[in-house]
Amino acid sequence: MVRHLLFNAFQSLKYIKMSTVDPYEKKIIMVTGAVLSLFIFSILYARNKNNDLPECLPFNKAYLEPKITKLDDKTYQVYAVAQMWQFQPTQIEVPVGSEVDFFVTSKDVVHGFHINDKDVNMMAIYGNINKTTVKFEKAGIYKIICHEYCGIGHQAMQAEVIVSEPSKY
Ligand SMILES: [Cu+2]
Repeated sequence: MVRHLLFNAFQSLKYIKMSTVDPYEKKIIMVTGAVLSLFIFSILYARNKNNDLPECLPFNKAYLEPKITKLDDKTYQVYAVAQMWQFQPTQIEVPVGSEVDFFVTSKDVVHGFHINDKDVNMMAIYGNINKTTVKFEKAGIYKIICHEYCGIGHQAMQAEVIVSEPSKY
């Protein structure tokens, strides 16, 4: 299969060389080929990277109960529930260096789930669980805000992740 494709590509190249293709068109073909190769290379390269992309999990009513679970000193799980117009839990306290799995869902309409200074931009949707993992390397307060207009109280919809030095624990 691959050999066949390569052979075909080679034949086409030969054809391009021999025929009287306009030099300008030849340039376009070369540029297109280069861009296409770059594109294919990027896909192959990205495939082997461990991207922390959000996942979509099967829905389960257990996720509608907001909670923070400590798995060990540096690993936490948060069931974050969005509803008009609040997030629960409203305060999530973890020590510096923690890895937190967020399971996000909604009790009513579609809300947004964005964590400041982190690459988290998710939707909170009823009947749907979105999961992402975030590592908090620096101490501070990270605001969680709703970035999907959800009604009259939308702008007040927020929560926070408080990341502090381990001495507090
Ligand atoms: Cu909102």
